[in-house]
Amino acid sequence: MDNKIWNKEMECAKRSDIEALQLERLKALVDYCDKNVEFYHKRLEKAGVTADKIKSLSDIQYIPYTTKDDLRDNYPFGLFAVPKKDLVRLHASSGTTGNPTVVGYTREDLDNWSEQVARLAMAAGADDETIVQICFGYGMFTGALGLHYGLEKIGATVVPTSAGNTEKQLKFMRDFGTTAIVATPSYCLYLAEAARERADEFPMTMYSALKLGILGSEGSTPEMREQISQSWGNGFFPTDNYGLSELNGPGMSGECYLRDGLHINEDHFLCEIISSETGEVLPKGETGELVITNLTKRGMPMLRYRTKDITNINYEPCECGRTTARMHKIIGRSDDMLKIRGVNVFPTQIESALIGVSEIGPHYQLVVRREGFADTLEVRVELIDGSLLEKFGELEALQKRIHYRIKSILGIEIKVTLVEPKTIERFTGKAQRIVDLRNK
Ligand code: DLL
Repeated sequence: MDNKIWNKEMECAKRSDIEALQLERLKALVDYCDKNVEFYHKRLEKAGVTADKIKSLSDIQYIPYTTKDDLRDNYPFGLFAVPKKDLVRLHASSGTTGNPTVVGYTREDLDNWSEQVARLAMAAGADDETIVQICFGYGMFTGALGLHYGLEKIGATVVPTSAGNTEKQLKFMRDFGTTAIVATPSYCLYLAEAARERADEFPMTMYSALKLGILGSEGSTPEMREQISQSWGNGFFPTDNYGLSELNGPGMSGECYLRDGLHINEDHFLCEIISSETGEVLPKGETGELVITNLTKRGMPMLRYRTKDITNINYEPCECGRTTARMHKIIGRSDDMLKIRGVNVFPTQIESALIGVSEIGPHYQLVVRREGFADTLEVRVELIDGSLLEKFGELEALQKRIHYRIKSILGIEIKVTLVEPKTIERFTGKAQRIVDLRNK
């Protein structure tokens, strides 16, 4: 596999140089926020923090956290640091309740964002010969436009198909010789399944140019990734890419061809890991909630944003030559974590237990209910062959097998329900696996 690096100077810099740059940028950012955003000015003043008090990177701990609620409370423009005439783009994240969170970008922000994505796209394996279909919805979501401009920057040919319309997605893939797709892992898998269903008319060899998945915006276990790879065949190689709208969108971190952690664009993002419960900063290497400071953002700067995403960070250089720290694939979200009879359950744990059972498909749903005072969990999975539903003995044996696999990971009782093929909802954007009926 080719190992091209877009910005060697930054991506392979000495750790001491990276940290020196981060410190310089952090001080400048604190000063910038203090002078330009009333919200930060008040927070910093209350905490007694000024730029000249930041002497080392660990002094970041004195700066208060920023949360999604802060963004919602200051909807729409309360956290912006520049007059509206200096903004050239707005995006908003799709919250399910209340106000969405709005983000604003200056021209410099858009340039930085494209640079961040360009690096990660090349780390994943894209270059100027790549023909890439962007299957994220174009619109307020940051995924499509973010990847679009970063991929154009490295000279890739972008095909902006947007989300949905399976027939057209597949037709363009075959006719254009698409070599890479940008999508959520679940939609990428869905497209592969759809291609297989039409294999009598359009054999899978017609997609043989398709080699790379620049996937992200939702989690995927290594098992799910393997399934995606096998479904497309032809050596398809999925990579994981992480980001969030509040910190630009995609471009925060992504995997290189070694897929041993997601390289962080550390000259733009300063990351910490904290305990979700106590808010305390955890020692390097420990697992906890990711907190990110966007060091270069002008339109809407972010100081110590609590992502609620659970991971850990490895500061060792990678064999690909990059020296930037790598975050572990997201393990879960602190607010997606289910607490079932005192046990912490992440959807990813269940996913890894399900994948590998050949009789079931990769789509699943977790239904949480409250029965009496206890919460119960039902795992709904699809059979690949619907006729099994009539074979009671086989069905029961399969149910027991899945139950055992999950129970041996979680250590608690769950209910497994096998449902007919293709009855669990598919998503073109982020998959919603949890159905929480506890307050219904
Ligand atoms: O999902 C940005 C993005 C777009 C990243 C395209 C990568 C590719 P939001 O819609 O604001 O932004 O959602 C951010 O999605 O806090 C995570 O919980 C989750 N998420 C994003 N990427 C990953 C990933 C975009 N690779 C929220 N693995 C984040 C796991 C992810 N979760």
